[in-house]
Amino acid sequence: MNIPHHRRLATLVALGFSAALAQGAPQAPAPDSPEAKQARLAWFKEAKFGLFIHWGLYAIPAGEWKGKHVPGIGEWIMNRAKIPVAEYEQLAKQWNPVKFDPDAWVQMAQDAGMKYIVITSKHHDGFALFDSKVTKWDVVDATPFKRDILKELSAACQKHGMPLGFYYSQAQDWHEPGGAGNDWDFGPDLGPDGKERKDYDAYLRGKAEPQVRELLTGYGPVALIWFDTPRMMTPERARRFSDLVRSLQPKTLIDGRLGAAGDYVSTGDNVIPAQVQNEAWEVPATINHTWGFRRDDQDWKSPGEVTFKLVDIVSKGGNYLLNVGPTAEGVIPQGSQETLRTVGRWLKVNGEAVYGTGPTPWGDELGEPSAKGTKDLRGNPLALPHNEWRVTTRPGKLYFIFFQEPRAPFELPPMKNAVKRAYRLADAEPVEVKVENGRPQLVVARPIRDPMATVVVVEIEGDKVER
Ligand code: JFZ
Repeated sequence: MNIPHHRRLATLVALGFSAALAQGAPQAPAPDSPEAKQARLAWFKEAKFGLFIHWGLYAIPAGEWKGKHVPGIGEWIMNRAKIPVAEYEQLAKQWNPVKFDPDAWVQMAQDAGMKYIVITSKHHDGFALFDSKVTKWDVVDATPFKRDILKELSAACQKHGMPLGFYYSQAQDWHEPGGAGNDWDFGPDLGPDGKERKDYDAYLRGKAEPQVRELLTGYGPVALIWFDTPRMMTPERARRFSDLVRSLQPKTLIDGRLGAAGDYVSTGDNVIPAQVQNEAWEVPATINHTWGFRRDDQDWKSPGEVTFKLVDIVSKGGNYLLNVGPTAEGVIPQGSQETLRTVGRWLKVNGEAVYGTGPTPWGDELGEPSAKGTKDLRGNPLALPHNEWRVTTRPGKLYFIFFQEPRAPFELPPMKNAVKRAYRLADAEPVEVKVENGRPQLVVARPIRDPMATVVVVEIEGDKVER
């Protein structure tokens, strides 16, 4: 047989291909498979610390409506003050955040040691911060500013190598008759019979689903979609969103508030679980007491508090998504920036104890359950947290993070592994290890305290702690 060379090659390639198929050659795993989910989560588990940004028209009233103080979280002002759609729409004409500087925002997140950003693409007020083709209720069509904020932020993030995700309120949309949540213009979501009285699917198919499609097609790689408040989200409706995400960007993560299982668990706002969680998880948290900017809330968490929460969360296997609420001018409030930058300086020195680390092999140091049966306001068993120290892990290494000067010497928690050596992470200064009754102790020279927290690295025999 005399087959021309190029044909022969093609035949061989074709044969090889069918042989590979017959042997079940590696194919991309189905998006719902545990393998695909773990692969999607790899960057997220490494990242640990993200910046949440709640920004929208609510930054203009900033907690005040017609001269009256409106209590509650800033981005809920339309709901709390029962502002009719037609009146709320007038805010768009004032939206002109001339100080918006996407590069500066991304730079600030990097200075803070944050490894991803999630911004409100559309909050419950229905207003899109991007140029949506399915509605005029967006920043390009309805405001004098006319700039596609998400496009600019996405470009800045790509330039700096910063993963960007979008919060999207899929269920509540107070601007639309078919969206959930606006009972002051459109009546209640449910009738007295408990049945839906709005054309919810018309809203989903006409606005929410096409907008999620827009976000996943026009804004570069989307690290995650952060769905929220899944009212009326039947499994079938949630499925339409997850199918959309998976088909357009299979690497995009879905948070825990779609209304069906996402890629990871989102805890309640500001709720840090008491113990290690085995599934990937994230705490969405405020740096003051609101998500959207409020002029009257300048009560910023201190750098020490944020550092403790970050390390506490990481030692329990989670991520910390910490929020800022920029002003209507486009400025991230100075006080929140100062806290974040101070945390970032600590992370520059001590980040090895945080990024990509595993959780504590113990857990007794986290706290203890209070008297039997006591529950907190949310009905979770009440725990009495301990906050002297936390520990994170890498193969062969333990990072002891001290928030208070340890009693010297500090007895290591029980493990069979021998200790090879110990040293301070900040300056590599050796820490003496003394064995008493078979238990290694760190002889920590005083004072060891960083004003934030001091990390002592303990190198052990073997990859992980054997108890
Ligand atoms: C939601 C929003 O309503 C709020 O405006 C903000 O965007 C926040 C991040 O998410 O509020 C929630 C949602 C879920 C819980 C609490 C507040 N929860 O599960 O405890």
